[in-house]
Amino acid sequence: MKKGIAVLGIIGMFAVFTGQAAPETAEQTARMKWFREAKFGLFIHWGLYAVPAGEWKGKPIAGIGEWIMNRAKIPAKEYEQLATQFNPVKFDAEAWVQMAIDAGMKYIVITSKHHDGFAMYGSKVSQYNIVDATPFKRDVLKELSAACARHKIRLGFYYSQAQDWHEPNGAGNNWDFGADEKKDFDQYLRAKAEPQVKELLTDYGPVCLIWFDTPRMMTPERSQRFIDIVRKMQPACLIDGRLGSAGDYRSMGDNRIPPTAVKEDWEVPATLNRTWGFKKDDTEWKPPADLVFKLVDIVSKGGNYLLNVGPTAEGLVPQASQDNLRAVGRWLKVNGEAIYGAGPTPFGDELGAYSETEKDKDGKPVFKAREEWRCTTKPGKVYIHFIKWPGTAFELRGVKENVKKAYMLADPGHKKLAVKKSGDNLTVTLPAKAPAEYDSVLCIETKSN
Ligand code: FHN
Repeated sequence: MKKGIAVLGIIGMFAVFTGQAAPETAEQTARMKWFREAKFGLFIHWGLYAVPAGEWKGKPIAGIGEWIMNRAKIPAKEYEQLATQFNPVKFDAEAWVQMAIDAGMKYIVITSKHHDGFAMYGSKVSQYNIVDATPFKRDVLKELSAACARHKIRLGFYYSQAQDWHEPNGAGNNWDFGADEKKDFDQYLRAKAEPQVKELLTDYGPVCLIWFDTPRMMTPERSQRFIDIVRKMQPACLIDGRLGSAGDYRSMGDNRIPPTAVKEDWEVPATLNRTWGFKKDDTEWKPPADLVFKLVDIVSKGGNYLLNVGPTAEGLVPQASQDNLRAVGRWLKVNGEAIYGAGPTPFGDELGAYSETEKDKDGKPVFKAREEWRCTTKPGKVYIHFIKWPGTAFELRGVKENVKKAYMLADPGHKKLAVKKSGDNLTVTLPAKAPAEYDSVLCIETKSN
């Protein structure tokens, strides 16, 4: 009989982290509730950059699609002209929301204004927006907000508070407007960024989250002005971790999943291929198995996964993105219980360990990840996610509590599996073959001794 043996630390097996290191206020607990439940969200990077789609004047431009203006040093006056070509007649808010639902995602965050400065909604503050400057003339955020309300899915807005390559005093555009240090950055914040954030919090229903980004030149005072706006206008709205001072949770680097569990609330923004904004030649799609593993890995470390699509200039989400997301959704339909509202692993050894010999370029020990299984938890339940099927039995060491029953989530009848407890060692007899694709989840129900 083949055995998968898990050698575990002595951490109490069924301790469930609260997700917060320091005590938090009742207000904060209430604000964070949905985020802690949700675990999986859809990021949408959509803007004028979808028109060139990674190519400028016949030449491919290296880097992520939404940075084309910066990478190709396109003058603001020239880039502006893209608005006259932006006519995404195939945009269908219902279809986008339905796709997020099919994928099992619980919130959506869309770029309301990225670094290029173009507002994807009918802003009164700047004419450089989808309603006033394009032949399309429709407020896509309004349509999305209505569709989200109909389907009861939360909507949040990405807003580039500091970089604005269209504004003389915004950060980032040194090819038209010179060095940032010489700019009147507060003039830009007061005249555009702050009033636009107010518009977003006024005209689009309940906003679950403002996703600020790249906090260049954001002093604590400047960040505080945004915090005051958000807290005053929509106290339930979360602030991500990239404003410039602490938000409601920690934002990890792009596509950076921490090697071990993190006790605070956190989220990792991630791509399905390599770009955020649409790029026609980027077809390096992560397969569904990889996406499911990443989702499980993230949840087992206490985080949320915000996974991005970059729709085309016609308004379509690339088919490969749709297909791969829906495959994750099919897995979640069966195994979602082990993801939504689930806490992190009480173990840790299954994640891997720092090498004692290998160092990275900064001289720090390299983390050697293991990928056989992951663990997520709920009160009275431990979920073992088998990424690699361990054979016909699985042994878990360090199990203090008694086991009520164990079964596979993919087995519709939840047939009880044979378990044997010997001291703190638990052995579960498993079916010969993995019952699910990508990750078969064993649920162990426990009772305190
Ligand atoms: O510069 C942006 C980038 O375009 C993209 O929006 C990502 C998403 O997390 N954030 C910034 C880089 O970290």
